[in-house]
Amino acid sequence: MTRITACPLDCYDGCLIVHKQNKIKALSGGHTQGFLCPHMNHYKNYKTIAKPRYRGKEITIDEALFRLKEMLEIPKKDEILHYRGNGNFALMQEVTDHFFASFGAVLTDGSLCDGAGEAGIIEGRGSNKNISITEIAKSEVVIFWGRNPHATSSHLLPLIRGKTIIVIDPIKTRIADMADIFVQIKPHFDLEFAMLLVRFLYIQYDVDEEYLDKYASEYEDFYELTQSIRVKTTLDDMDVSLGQIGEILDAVVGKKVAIVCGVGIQKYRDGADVMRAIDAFGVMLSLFGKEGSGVAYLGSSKENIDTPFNTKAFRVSKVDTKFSNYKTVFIQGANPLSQMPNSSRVKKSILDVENIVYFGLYENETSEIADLIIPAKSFLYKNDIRTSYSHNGMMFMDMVAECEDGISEYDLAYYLCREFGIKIDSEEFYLNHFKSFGVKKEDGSWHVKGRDEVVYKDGFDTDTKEFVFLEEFEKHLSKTDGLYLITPKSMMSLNSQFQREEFVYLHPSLGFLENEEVIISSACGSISLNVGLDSDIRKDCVLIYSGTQGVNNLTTSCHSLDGKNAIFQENMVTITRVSG
Ligand SMILES: Nc1nc2c(c(=O)[nH]1)N[C@H]1C(S)=C(S)[C@@H](COP(=O)(O)OP(=O)(O)OC[C@H]3O[C@@H](n4cnc5c(=O)[nH]c(N)nc54)[C@H](O)[C@@H]3O)O[C@H]1N2
Ligand SMILES: Nc1nc2c(c(=O)[nH]1)N[C@H]1C(S)=C(S)[C@@H](COP(=O)(O)OP(=O)(O)OC[C@H]3O[C@@H](n4cnc5c(=O)[nH]c(N)nc54)[C@H](O)[C@@H]3O)O[C@H]1N2
Ligand code: SF4
Ligand SMILES: [Mo]
Repeated sequence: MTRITACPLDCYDGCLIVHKQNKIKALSGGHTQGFLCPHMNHYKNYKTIAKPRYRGKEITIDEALFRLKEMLEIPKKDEILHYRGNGNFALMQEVTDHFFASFGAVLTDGSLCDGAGEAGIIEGRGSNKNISITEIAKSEVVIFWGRNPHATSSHLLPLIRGKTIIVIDPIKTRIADMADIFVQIKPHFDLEFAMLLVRFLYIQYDVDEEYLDKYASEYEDFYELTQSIRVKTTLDDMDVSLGQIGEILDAVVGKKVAIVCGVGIQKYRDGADVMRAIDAFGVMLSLFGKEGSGVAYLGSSKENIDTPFNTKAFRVSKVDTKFSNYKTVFIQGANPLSQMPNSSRVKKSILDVENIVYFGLYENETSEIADLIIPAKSFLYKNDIRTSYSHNGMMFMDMVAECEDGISEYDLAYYLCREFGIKIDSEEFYLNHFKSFGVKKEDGSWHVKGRDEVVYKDGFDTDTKEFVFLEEFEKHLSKTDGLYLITPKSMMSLNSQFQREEFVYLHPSLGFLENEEVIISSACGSISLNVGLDSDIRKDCVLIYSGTQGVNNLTTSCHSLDGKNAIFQENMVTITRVSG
């Protein structure tokens, strides 16, 4: 039987997929155009956990639910923590929040992902409304700024053919290789770079004064702030030439420009300010509110959708969670032992917990230390609905087949609510609730109601309707106390799911040999990995992909200044040989 569903993964593209004769295929229409990606192409090859386990011993699902119930029957409900990641991005995943919040357990806030950038966007614009990929398709120039589309948003690629492409990235990614202009910037210099672009734009070109007076009237003050940057030293520091600034400005002024940002720019303390400076460049080019122009980032997939669940709870940060404060920790759709920053802190803190429950699909570092393992059902075997953070589609994910193994989030929440006397509605009720925020388009596809394709048409969402520029910023000079750790997404894994990377990648000029074992150290810890040589990386950078075992031994569990986000790229690292 042929059924249409949608990929559940935390990914910009949010693809519809076809399930036919037990195989996953792409939809020939829409933005997928008949192609998926390595994750979905090989999805069924990855072995999921079949049977629940308690302290190493296989048990039945009924026994597992009973054990879980016992672990929750403790006098102080605030000694229970519900830690949920985004292993599956669809809307029904949150139904467990409903149980845990109603029960009095502690939930999480903060972000390991896009929180700093989002905070910067909200400070400037008053809200985070994203331009959809259909608008990017209408632009003349696309700037990929800290985004690697071949790995993380490959369905954008067919939409940008024939356009002028500009890439700003410390790594010569595949899109950088194809770009008209590539700036191999030193990591963490994007704020200064954006401000220099604004400065030379203002001096050398005509800005749209009518637009700026109306929507960003403080722009002259911002221009003055850009004058506090010393041009020559800063350009030298970040390895950019004045010529490159001129080339970019020549290519973008007067054009429909989509600045497509990724999380790469904001894994830093001042990640919010970096994003806000890039937004300011977009404002100075008057890109907002116009067709085919704007600044794209990760929008909110839940924009214009109200939750039907009770999610009111005391919350602690996902970035530096003190697991040892809890007797029972329920981990869902996440692999914190690999993906949270400062892994040795995480391990130390979690090993004190009496009951660690892992509710997920795959074996990993977290299932390894869990007392109780409850297998989830994959998206193919449960009902859900999803939306996306890069387009406005609403996609229905009806179960495509039955599967004996595992339990769905709804069924698990239903069991717990029933056992503990908490009100829960039917699965159908919640699915219909989410569907009520959708609207069917003429072509038969569903979109989220009330989301604009062109955003900020009538000004920004701040009190004054105007863009709020940065008024000050943290200056940084290039660091000399080691190498920059770059830790982006890999083509073959989705964070720690699927085929995970195993190497540290270095520029050949650093003198290490292909495949030799080295120790990489930071102020937080160290790991040993084998070397892969890659001349597309800057000489002052060390590239370890997200999902590589041990990468987060190196990263700090401090937060970004705004947005309660992890700052995976704030640490400098050093490398030493293991032998010789
Ligand atoms: N294949 C694949 N796809 C994924 C994921 C995955 O793990 N694998 N993860 C999903 C998730 S959870 C997310 S959040 C998204 C994120 O996807 P992206 O937004 O693309 O994020 P990253 O890959 O982390 O970083 C993007 C680029 O930023 C560059 N970069 C790093 N530091 C800097 C810097 O200081 N300045 C500039 N200008 N660039 C910098 C990196 O070299 C990289 O090329 O992808 C999603 N899609
Ligand atoms: N060094 C470094 N660290 C990073 C990043 C980085 O770029 N560099 N990126 C950060 C970012 S952006 C993110 S978003 C986080 C992601 O980190 P996590 O949220 O921990 O995501 P994953 O590593 O993908 O692990 C998700 C787990 O979800 C489970 N799962 C999948 N589908 C389902 C389901 O339907 N139900 C249930 N119950 N479980 C399911 C799988 O078993 C999988 O192991 O990592 C962060 N960590
Ligand atoms: S590109 Fe993203 S949304 Fe599309 S199938 Fe792959 S992981 Fe899923
Ligand atoms: Mo993410």
